[in-house]
Amino acid sequence: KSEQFNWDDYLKETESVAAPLHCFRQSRIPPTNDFKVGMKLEARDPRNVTSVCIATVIGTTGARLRLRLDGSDNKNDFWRLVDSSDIQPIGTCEKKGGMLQPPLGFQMNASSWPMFLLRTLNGAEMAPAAFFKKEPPKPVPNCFKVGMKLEAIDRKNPYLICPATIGDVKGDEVFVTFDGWRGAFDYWCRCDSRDIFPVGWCSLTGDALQPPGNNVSITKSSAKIQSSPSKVTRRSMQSPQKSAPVPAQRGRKPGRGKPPGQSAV
Ligand code: MLZ
Repeated sequence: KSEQFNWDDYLKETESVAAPLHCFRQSRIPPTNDFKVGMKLEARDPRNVTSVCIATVIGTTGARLRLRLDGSDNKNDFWRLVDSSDIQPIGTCEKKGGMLQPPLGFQMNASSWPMFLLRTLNGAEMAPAAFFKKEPPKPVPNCFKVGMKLEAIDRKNPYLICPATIGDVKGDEVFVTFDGWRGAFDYWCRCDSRDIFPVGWCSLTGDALQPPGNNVSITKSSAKIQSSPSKVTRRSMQSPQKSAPVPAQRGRKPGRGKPPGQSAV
């Protein structure tokens, strides 16, 4: 029987609490994702945020879209929630008096952009306006507390949503630490970031929540754990406010390689 990650058990094991829903800039009920692969839309270029470009839906996962900018390569795909303010129906830019721009790294000669745009939009399947959902309002003030658990996008592997813990809070920012990865993927972000979600988000959207990493800290209690194997032995009990310093593990670089019993991604 394959071991399934379960938040209720994990919160008990780690003696921690989930960050409350109202801390997040996410809707209480995740928006429905009606988009289909191949549909086109307008998207802000993540690498050049003043540009609005044409994007194609390459995939859908939970409440998110995997997007690729038309005229760009396949190495710079990005993921956006269906209620992200970075995406809009085709025609929105023009309606606002703006002009669609070639993506950063446009693979053709810049002079061929107008014709490329024309050809790209001709006969394209455009995502209907009703598929785009209104972005939830910003929560104020920052109500995250150190030790609270959440689900967060791994920014180095942005298709992944993983169990995480608030490691620090400063003003409007929070430090997101990934459970079981000893710091390799941690980042600071604003408390109203769209990259962080309440516990249970993935199970509501149908997205696959990654299990915590296997970098178990070797502490005094590990001897006791070894003599009576339990779930606790297989997971890092990361809880920043009480965890002891973690000794470096030999033979494995932090966050690299395949954790035992887990498929590499
Ligand atoms: N398989 C990759 C991804 C790790 C993802 C961690 N997410 C917090 C690795 O081991 O580097």
